[in-house]
Formats: sequence, C-alpha cells, structure tokens
Amino acid sequence: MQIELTVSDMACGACVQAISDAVRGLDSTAQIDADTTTKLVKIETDRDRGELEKAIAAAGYTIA
Ligand SMILES: [Cu+2]
Repeated sequence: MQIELTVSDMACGACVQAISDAVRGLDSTAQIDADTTTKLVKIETDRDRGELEKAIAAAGYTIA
C-alpha cells in the first residue's frame, strides 16, 4: 500500500537520504518518493503508518 506522510523539517537531499535510510531499515524493499518543496513523502510498503512514523521520528525528523 502507499502511505503519505508530511515531514515538515525535510529540507534537502541529505534529509531525504536520512529519511529513506530510516524507512529502508524497516522495509528494505520500500519505494520512496520524497519532495522537499511540498514536504510530502510517499512510501510504497507493507509496513504500517505508525511504524514508519516512529522510524522517521527516531531519525530526528518531525511528522506534521
Ligand atoms: Cu536536509
């Protein structure tokens, strides 16, 4: 399924990389599409939203 999260402090490519790494730590096959302008992160995964939010928060980012 596709999950969309808004990560308000995702500002640049390094942020996208860190967030992608956090997501892939949960699901190594996740497809991630992140837009630093809209702050929207689209994740194609079978993990649930709560797990993804926790992993991204643990990497130091804020889910809006
Ligand atoms: Cu950044």
